[in-house]
Amino acid sequence: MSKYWLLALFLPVLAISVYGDDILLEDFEGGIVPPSGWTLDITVGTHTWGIENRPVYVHSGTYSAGCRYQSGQTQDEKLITPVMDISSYPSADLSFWWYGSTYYAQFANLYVRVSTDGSNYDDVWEIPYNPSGSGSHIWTQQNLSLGDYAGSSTVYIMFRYLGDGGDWVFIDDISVVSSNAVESSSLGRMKAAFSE
Ligand SMILES: [Ca+2]
Repeated sequence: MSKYWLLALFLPVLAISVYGDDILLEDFEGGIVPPSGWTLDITVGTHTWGIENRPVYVHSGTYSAGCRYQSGQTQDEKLITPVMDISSYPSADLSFWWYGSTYYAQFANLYVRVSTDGSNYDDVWEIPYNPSGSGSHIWTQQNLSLGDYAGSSTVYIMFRYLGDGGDWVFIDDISVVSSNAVESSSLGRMKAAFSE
């Protein structure tokens, strides 16, 4: 059996593994916040996470999710994913796009929090505050590893808007994809094939 034939045999296995499995995809194109299966925990009902369709506040498609600010009231608005099972993967990665300002993060911030029981959450990321920032708003992609939660069959991710008189924040194109999925067994089989 030629080595090239063996390469053709094993490449599809590697290709599938490298890109990982989609565990959660949410682009808000359903036009509803919270999307099906998600949870919205509201503090200020008139200014909480909602659907947005103005193009500048949408990263892709027609809709995003946004939280409006209101002066004089502490907003603690929580948008929480459905429960996710990542126990069959070596790890997983969260990716999302956010629109906001590092300067206004001093007044209101977006926190990403992770839980394995739906009650106790760890803060894993927040918009980095930049006191000398211009306050200009841009779309930025953020990638976070869920490696600390590998093995869990009950992972929740919370997007928490917390502040007082801060600034609007929008999110779009959220994905959780399995990672580090180049299976060592596949590499081992490939190495063995080439050494024959
Ligand atoms: Ca969208």
